[in-house]
Amino acid sequence: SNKSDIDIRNYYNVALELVMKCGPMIREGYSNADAVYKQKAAFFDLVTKYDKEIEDILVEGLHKAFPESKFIGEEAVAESGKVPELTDAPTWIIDPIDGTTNFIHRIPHWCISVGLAINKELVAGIVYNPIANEMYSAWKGHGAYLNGQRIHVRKCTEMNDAVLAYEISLIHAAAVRDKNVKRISKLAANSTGTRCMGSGALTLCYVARGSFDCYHVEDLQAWDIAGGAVILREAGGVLYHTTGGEFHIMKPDLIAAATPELAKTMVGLIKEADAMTDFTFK
Ligand code: 2AM
Ligand code: CA
Ligand code: CA
Ligand code: CA
Repeated sequence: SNKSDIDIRNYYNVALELVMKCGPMIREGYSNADAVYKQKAAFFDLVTKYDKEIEDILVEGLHKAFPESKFIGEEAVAESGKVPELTDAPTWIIDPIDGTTNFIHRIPHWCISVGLAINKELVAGIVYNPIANEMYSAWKGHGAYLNGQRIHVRKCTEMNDAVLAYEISLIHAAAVRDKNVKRISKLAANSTGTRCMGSGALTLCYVARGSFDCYHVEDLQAWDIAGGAVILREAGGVLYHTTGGEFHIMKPDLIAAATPELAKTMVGLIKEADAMTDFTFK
């Protein structure tokens, strides 16, 4: 191992332990439904006191261990109103609870997600579902793991053999509604089955472990995707921009897939859907 490899392993190990340590506290929050104080930024945008608490624990712990760290965290951004620029510094990209609506509605499918970027490149990812006791993790060049066991994508190349994930929940804004309804109709009609799970981070892990084969979502933020992106790639999967171009972590409008063949088919189907002019959602 070269020096940077050893550095990344050190970052990864410390973050993994820190995320794991949040388990008991967040499980208690989840099991104590009445205590889940929820706020609404909008009727479709929920947040609890646990989101902030978990983010604070992670930022504090990581800053203490690695003072050179920078942070891009969902709740800090919500407070400040602006997303920090990604620099070359080691940057932790944190979603304290991904799937907050699931958390509040007692659907056991949500996670703590942490990604690490160095020199603007994603190099480590940790995604933890404390209810299912599932710890997904990866660091660049060393494979993806679920509870310490290697995971791999299912080498699916055909859309009609694929289970597709899609975040249909992100159609509240009228501006994106028609686009999304057209795309989901086109993709779903050509796939084996379609699922909407409510956590972008866990969805990428489900592709990584071979449960889902592909995923399309737009209008997410870096923290929804950073941790899962590393896990997916280390499991053999691919990430592209919706158009088939390069994936950008700070603007994750994405296609995730088990294979480049499948991703390419999705790019084509999305283009076809976008070209449908005879459809308007009323
Ligand atoms: P969250 O639970 O951290 O808010 C599910 O719909 C996915 O989209 C989750 O990853 C969720 O993250 C994210 N999400 C939920 N509401 C959103 C919104 N209004 N804008 C962008 N992303 C959202
Ligand atoms: Ca949120
Ligand atoms: Ca999120
Ligand atoms: Ca969140």
